[in-house]
Amino acid sequence: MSPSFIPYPYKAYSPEEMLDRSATFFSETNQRRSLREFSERDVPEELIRNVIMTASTAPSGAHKQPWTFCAVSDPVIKSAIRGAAEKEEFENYNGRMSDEWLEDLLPFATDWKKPFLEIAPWLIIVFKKAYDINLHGQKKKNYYVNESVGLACGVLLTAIHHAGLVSLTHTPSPMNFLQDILNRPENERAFLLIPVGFPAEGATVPDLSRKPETEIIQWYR
Ligand code: IYR
Repeated sequence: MSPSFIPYPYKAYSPEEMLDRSATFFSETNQRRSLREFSERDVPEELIRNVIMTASTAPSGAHKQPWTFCAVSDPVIKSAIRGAAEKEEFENYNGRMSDEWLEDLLPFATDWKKPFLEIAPWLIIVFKKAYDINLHGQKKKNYYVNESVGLACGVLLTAIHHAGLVSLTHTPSPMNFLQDILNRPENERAFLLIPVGFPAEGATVPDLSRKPETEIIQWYR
């Protein structure tokens, strides 16, 4: 295939605008938190569509976009997901997780119970495509699948926050039950389960702080 290039529609800002935009965006994203207490308030489908389409703007290896986002509001499916997730999490919290891991989780007061999987109006389940299957049923390679899908999830969480919604990055383990419940094809593997909605009235979050610049940036000027 011969490459085809088009002009990039670059939008320029003044240095002042750039400083202001970067600081404002930092301030906004710095307010994002993972929430475990959701309201039952509904979220219009159009909002979910917009944040998922935003996620799919992420770069990916060879632009293969190796992802599928399952958007679930069906209460029957949410209930099945909760049941299966709690079964795995019960085992995790009662023997599968190390003492060190359980201790690291103490600040979050988590346990095997996952009511948010039914209370949140939407669950977005992100699947990575280990490989693609073309129209002739042939296997086609994807590249840097974990990196690509991780990038898309980062964009997704930021878009959810920007839209005025809250989310949780939930990782029940193992997650293969999601492939079964959602009837996904063999090439798709569950990557992340993200409840999305509004915070419950009076919702709280753990009192955590983020690492300062000195701990996360090494300058090589
Ligand atoms: N998947 C479990 C345990 C858990 C693990 C990590 I790492 C967290 O940051 C939070 C929880 C659960 O969802 O409870």
